[in-house]
Amino acid sequence: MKTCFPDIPDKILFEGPTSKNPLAFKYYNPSQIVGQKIMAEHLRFSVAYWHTFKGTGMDPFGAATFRRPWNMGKTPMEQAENTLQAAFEFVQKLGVPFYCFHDRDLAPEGETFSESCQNLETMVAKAKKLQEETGIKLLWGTANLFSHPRYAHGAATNPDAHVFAYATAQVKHAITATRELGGSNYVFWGGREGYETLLNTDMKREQEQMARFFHMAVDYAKQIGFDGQFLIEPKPKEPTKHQYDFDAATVLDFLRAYDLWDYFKLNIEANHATLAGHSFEHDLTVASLNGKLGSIDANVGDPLLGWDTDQFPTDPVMCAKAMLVVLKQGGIGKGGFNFDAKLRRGSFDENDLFYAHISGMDTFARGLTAAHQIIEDGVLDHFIEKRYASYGEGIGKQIISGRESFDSLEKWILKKGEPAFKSGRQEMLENIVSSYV
Ligand code: XLS
Ligand code: CA
Ligand code: CA
Repeated sequence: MKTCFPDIPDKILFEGPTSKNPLAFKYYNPSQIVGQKIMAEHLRFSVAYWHTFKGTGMDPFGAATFRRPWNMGKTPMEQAENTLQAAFEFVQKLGVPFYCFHDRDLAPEGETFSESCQNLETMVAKAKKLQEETGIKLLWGTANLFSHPRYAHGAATNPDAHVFAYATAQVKHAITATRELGGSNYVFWGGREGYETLLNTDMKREQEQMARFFHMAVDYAKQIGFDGQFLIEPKPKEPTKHQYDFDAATVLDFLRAYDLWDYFKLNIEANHATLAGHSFEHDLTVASLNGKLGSIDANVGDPLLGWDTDQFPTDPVMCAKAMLVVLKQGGIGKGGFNFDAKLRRGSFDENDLFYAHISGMDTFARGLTAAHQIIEDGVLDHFIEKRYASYGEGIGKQIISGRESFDSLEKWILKKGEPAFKSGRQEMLENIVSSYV
């Protein structure tokens, strides 16, 4: 088999922080123990098929700049096979345990629905063989319900029942494929489940349709014995102006309202959180404190550009804040850290794919060790505990016990007067966190 990455050694190795080799890890040392687990088990990294192998560098102003040899086959299926080979070579050399795909990344859409299903089955069989040979696993599968023109007005929320039916049939096969490949999770990202204008949209009806679609997916998973975790990935906008899965809080409310709470967790993407006007750690925290943080799409947006730029993470402080949330909930469980991130249009060499992933993995490794040490030293926990200490005694304890009321507290205030001023010490804490990375 011809290699697609001839300049890259068989395995990217850990050489430590003093190494000057751009094709080596400086901080990601898979076997290093951090707390109770090794780094590889904490971070469960995954490569995203769509950006890394199918991305072209195309943007609204210009043509593709990535000329990948594996995307050059004579027929779409030949290209799919070449891509699969390249993907497994890449993931193996990088030393990452997982990958993720959309059905249409792995296998091309056919002339008919049956042909599309046939293409997917063929490619799933080949992927299964490569998984067995290499030990690489599927973190999650998903369906692309946003690229084809039939989904221009949404999939599950489409005003046309015919399109709704098409989407369910497609997802049926994507879940089957994920089960066949032993996927740990299955992701629902509502690509075009939103609207452009309320002048032509019945929002209530569309949200009910979305819930119906999710219930059908839950029933189908039970029917075929798929035991992976279902995940919904929030995103506020892009491609539609307003998407229904706006952010973690919105999705959690939706799950509660439509009786779906027990069946879904969330896949939180950094760039989607910031698009919603939140920090990455905000949406992670909202998901986690509800017991719903299932997996992470590890990327970052550009603060100077207001859209979903899907860049590789390079800020260890951001990663430390994220890892604090993950470590406090006892780990990411069945989920992982999927690099849903792409190269800039000008970084068109195949080797750039390695530099980018190495950088992302090193950055998260720094975040992990910093977060672990911050928790071990109790620096933030101790501060936060003290900040809320007034609820552990006196009137605070009384409030918690439920024995106080507006009237009784008014009497207390009439006696006690103004509270003392206490600093939140934000700058001091920010400096403490950066001193750990
Ligand atoms: C797009 C999303 C998408 C999902 C999977 O913005 O991030 O790639 O992760 O459909
Ligand atoms: Ca994503
Ligand atoms: Ca994104």
